Amino acid sequence: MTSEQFTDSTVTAMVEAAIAAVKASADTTVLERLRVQYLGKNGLVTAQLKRIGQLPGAERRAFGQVVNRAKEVIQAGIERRLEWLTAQQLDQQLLEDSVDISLPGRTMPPGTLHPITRTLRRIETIFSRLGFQVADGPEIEDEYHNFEALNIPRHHPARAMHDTFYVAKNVLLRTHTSPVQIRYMHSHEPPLYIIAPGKVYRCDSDVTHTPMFHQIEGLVVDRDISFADLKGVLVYFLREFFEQNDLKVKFRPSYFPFTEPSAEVDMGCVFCYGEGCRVCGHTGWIEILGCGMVHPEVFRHAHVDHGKYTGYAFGMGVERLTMLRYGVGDLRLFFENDLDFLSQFK
Ligand code: 2NM
Repeated sequence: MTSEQFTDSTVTAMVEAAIAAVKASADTTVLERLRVQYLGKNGLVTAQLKRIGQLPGAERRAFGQVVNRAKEVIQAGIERRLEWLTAQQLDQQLLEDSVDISLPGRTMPPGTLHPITRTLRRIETIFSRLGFQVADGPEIEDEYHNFEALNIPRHHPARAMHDTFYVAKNVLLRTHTSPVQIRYMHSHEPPLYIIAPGKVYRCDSDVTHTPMFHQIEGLVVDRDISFADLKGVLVYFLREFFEQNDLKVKFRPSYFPFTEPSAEVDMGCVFCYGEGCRVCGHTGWIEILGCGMVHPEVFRHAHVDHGKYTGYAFGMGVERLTMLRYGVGDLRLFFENDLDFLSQFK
């Protein structure tokens, strides 16, 4: 091995080749490979550095300077290229990540109110205009508020296990919203004008019954309230609700333990206008709600002075009203969360 192998021109050629390769490197991976190739432990420059010591003393100093200079040049070249490539990579990333802020946003289609909610709100609006307040109360009740106070005696069939969901002895899911009225009478002095909308539960399930459904009940307690007041309010309500000023309404004597006298209310069929169709069972009439004058026994339980006040009450099924208003033929559609059905109610 002679010093001829380690001439300045060999090193100059190596530096030129290295710088050319560094300038041509397209990314940091290639550049890193070049760094290892030249400056790594087994790199080309390192090999030259190792040989400095083997040279005769006279050549050592000059060659050492040349090789070290070569190392500095290559190192600086790699560093500059690395800065450049890194900056380029960042620019590229920023370009790819950039957002066109002029694009329209992704829209969220607005939801719709459930038809039962729509009906509840519609009923509340109509009664609000007549001065009624909306009242509510617990869905889990006791026998006193759900039955006893409503003059439904202990062995009345309505209390049976097969109609009522019992949670425990004396704890049940309310079978109507009437307990709300009882609680309201306990906590408020007449005059009372309230409606009580909400969920009610009955152990019943077939094509026309669901174990949970919605009711709205109303209660008025004031001086000199008569059956005529009840008739006036209910006829007004039904004509507003069905948007039919000449809607026929008929009061039929009936029985409820909590009202006396009691009546069931029929209205002219909104589908055939009294001609007779499948909906009204070819009678021309549709049964729509129950009502009556509050029973003295209920007033006694509710601590209302029946010598001073009289009152009326009424109750109706919200699913039934919704079916009649929107022409829905199947009760189960309200409970299936089918968006094709629900999105029709806009
Ligand atoms: C109905 C029919 C008739 C009613 C009675 C009461 C209360 F609490 F005042 F006694 N609330 N609701 C009532 C009366 C409900 O539903 C068909």
